Amino acid sequence: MDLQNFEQSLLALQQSAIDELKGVSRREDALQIKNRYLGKKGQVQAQMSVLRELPNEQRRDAGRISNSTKQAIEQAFQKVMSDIAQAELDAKLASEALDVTLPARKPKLHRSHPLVQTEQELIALFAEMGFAVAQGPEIEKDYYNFEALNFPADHPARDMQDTFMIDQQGLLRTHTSPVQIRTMLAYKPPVQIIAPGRVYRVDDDPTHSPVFHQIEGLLVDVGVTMADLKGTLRHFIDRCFGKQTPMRLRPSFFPFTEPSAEVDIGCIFCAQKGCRVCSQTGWLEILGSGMVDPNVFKSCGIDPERYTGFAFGLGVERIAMLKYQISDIRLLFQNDVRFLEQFS
Ligand code: 2NM
Repeated sequence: MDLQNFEQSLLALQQSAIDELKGVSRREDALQIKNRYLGKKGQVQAQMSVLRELPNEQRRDAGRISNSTKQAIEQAFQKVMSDIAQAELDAKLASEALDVTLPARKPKLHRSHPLVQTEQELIALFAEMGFAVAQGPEIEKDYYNFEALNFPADHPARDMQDTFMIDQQGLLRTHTSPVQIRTMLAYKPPVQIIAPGRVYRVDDDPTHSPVFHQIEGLLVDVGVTMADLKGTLRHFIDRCFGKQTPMRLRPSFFPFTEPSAEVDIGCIFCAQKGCRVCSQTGWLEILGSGMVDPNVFKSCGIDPERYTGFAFGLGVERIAMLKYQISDIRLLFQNDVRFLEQFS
């Protein structure tokens, strides 16, 4: 064995290693090939044992030759490994490719919440009749929520079982009537307002929510009678449920009005034949109303000998449920898009 033979056999090993590595697509295959040549028991190492047979002055050259072979094989191995990595990256990028030229998905555009729609329609309707919108705090004092409204001290509505109390001074208003009280205390008649807003009661079932929305109306002037109340409500029902809708006033009682009347409309679901919604009566209750009690006027510094007034109150949820045939009030508060989409 001389140096030339040594070099030739190493170059031959180098070439066959490079040939074998070419086009390998799995890391473990490439590693196996590399080990077969460069490993401790590999073919290049086997050739190294021949080094001993060479004369001393040729060993340095032989070392250089074997180093160059090792390097060349290592390089070929590294190249294959980086080709594999690149191929994997290309495949990953290809699989994740987005076609940015595709038309965009249309954004879902919804209208206002059905409750808000109903509230706005009702406000617009009363505004047209000359009612101004008044507002007040949701955290109220007992005085404005009960006392000034002629609730007796032992009235059940004043009970903690029905009213969310905050502390000795504060409670969550149970109706928007305290807004009427505050308005009458702040302005002299004539007064013609509606008070839309959130109210709170300890109540929770398919037709009652602990928080709901009311619109209450108040008209105070000289010479206001129950006929004005009835005419106003007749017009409201015409506009809200249609001109043919029957209406009736039914005697009732509220601490803050005398006389008081509940207002029913002919059932809009069965044309008054009797159905589940109207409990076979042919009538649906839609609001409460009455002539402002003289005691309420006195609390507000208004002379009940000079002025009279009517007031009414309705639940926005109840009107929305009737208008859209919604059977469970909780649907209005769950914000389920499948429900809300039906109102867009
Ligand atoms: C209702 C029914 C009847 C009402 C009375 C007053 C006030 F402050 F003027 F006395 N505000 N709202 C009233 C009257 C509310 O809701 C069912």
